[in-house]
Amino acid sequence: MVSERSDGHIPLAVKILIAGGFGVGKTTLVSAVSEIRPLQTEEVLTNAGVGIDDVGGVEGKRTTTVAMDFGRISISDDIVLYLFGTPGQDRFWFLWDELALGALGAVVLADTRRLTDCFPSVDYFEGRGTPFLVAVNCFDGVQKHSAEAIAKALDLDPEVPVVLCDARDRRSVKDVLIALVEHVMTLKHVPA
Ligand SMILES: Nc1nc2c(ncn2[C@@H]2O[C@H](COP(=O)(O)OP(=O)(O)OP(=O)(O)O)[C@@H](O)[C@H]2O)c(=O)[nH]1
Ligand SMILES: [Mg+2]
Repeated sequence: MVSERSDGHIPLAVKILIAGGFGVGKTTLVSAVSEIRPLQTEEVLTNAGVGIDDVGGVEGKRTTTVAMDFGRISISDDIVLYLFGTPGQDRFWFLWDELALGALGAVVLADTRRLTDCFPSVDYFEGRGTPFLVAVNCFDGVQKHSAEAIAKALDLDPEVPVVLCDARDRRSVKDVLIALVEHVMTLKHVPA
């Protein structure tokens, strides 16, 4: 809920989606930046998911999001972002259309070790015409690639921003969200 301040000023509430492949750090990102205790819908990965859930590359992962993550962050006095993290696994695709309703923009989180996992999210937002950027979550010990190289590998339209981030770091995540809002404003020609 957007709360009115004592001076009567009500900030603009904006819905943002945090998408990307399985285990790429979406829940981590929402938790790192949220000012309220984030809502999480994590369930333990069990043997029932063997052969269904692709844990290749994230073998240490113990839980997965089964509905959504939810958090809130004020990026200025005037704008409050409501963050909706999507479930990463294919079997939860049926939730996406509901989650995407009314979203102003999206962050597609990517892991360069499994870059192709973000293709479905990129295709989805391109198809819907939802403005998005690609944020590369730089995991420890993983070879760094330039934003240009990643944009080329993903064959993105030239106007789609690519930024590098650390999903565990509040400042870094906030910078990603500000970059997204600026991108949306550019596309919609909203004066800053
Ligand atoms: N080293 C490192 N580990 C990370 C980073 N981001 C996430 N992790 C770890 O990677 C694992 C997956 O993170 P999650 O945030 O659950 O990923 P997710 O995208 O929400 O996963 P699903 O909801 O199952 O698709 C967790 O064990 C995190 O602690 C990061 O930037 N660096
Ligand atoms: Mg998650």
